[in-house]
Amino acid sequence: MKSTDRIFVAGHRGLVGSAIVRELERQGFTNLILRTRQQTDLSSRDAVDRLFASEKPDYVFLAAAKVGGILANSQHPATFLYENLAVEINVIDSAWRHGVKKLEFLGSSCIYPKLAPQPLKEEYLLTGPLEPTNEWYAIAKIAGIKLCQAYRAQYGFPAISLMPTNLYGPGDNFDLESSHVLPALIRKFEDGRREGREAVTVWGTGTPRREFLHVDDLAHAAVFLMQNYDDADIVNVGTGEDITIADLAQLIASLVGYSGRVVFDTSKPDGTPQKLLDTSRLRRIGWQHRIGLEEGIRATYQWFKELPRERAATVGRVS
Ligand code: GFB
Repeated sequence: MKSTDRIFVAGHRGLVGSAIVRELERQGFTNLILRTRQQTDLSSRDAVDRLFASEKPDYVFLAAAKVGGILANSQHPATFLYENLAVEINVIDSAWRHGVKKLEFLGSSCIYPKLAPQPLKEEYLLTGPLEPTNEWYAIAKIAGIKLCQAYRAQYGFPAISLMPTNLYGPGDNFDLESSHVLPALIRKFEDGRREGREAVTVWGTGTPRREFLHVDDLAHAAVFLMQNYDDADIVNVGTGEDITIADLAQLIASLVGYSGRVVFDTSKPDGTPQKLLDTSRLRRIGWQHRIGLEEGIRATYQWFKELPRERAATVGRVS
């Protein structure tokens, strides 16, 4: 990628897309193509085609997606499946037809089978049943991978796919119904501290293990792979380290300064028991994460604390 190349970041207002924009700008890329949903509805084939015809991007980061935590995924299966499939089909097909030089698709670690061996190697894709709480989203993301591989195989289109682990960072969704666990716990413990609550509730048993990557690290990897990787095989992007939800809750409580009790609500789902990526392929290509979990949570907490209180409840909420 040259600094003057035309780069379309699809989903530039989301957690991932906004971090990729920051990283591209930091590295001196000046010709970014950014469209809000109001300007270009990526689930509309015509709108996407018009955008590619008029803007003629050289490179595309496909970071636009309907995302949410375990509850949002379980409650809106049709939305998660339809919206993600529509965006993937429209953007990947238009990118190929309009001569894009390379497209990078952002997937998710939930594409792997629920009970696959850990750490999850890229070759475990499609070797077993998915985790039911997010199978709709996972099926859409698997379809995105397959579109990239199919367009590469049939048309020679240079499309690559990254599988990020659970992400967090500034710009995340802190709405308690639809968010992922890490921003939810930052908000719950911060509210608990401010209001002097005796107990804070954490969903599930606390035993599931998750791996967390700061979104600025993911953005760095995304730009690095766009420039240094060109193959059909998917690439995991993670830290190679995981933590139980109970330990994550303790860590966030101590960083926030909350000293009350932590209560587990076992009526809420645990989801998959463990999700830890094998990152040896990525390390062989030459990339490693830089932001440790504690440092990343501190920075995210700081960002959250500086939000105006009236925005704290709704920032990043997915509609
Ligand atoms: O982050 P999360 O919603 O998604 O939940 P997944 C991770 C774990 O944290 C689960 C527990 O065991 C939750 O029960 N948890 C505890 C909480 N307290 C909370 C809370 O207050 N809010 C939330 N949200 N969880 C997602 C998928 O799965 O992974 C998405 O739903 C996506 O599709 C993402 O792929 C990467 O890690 O279980």
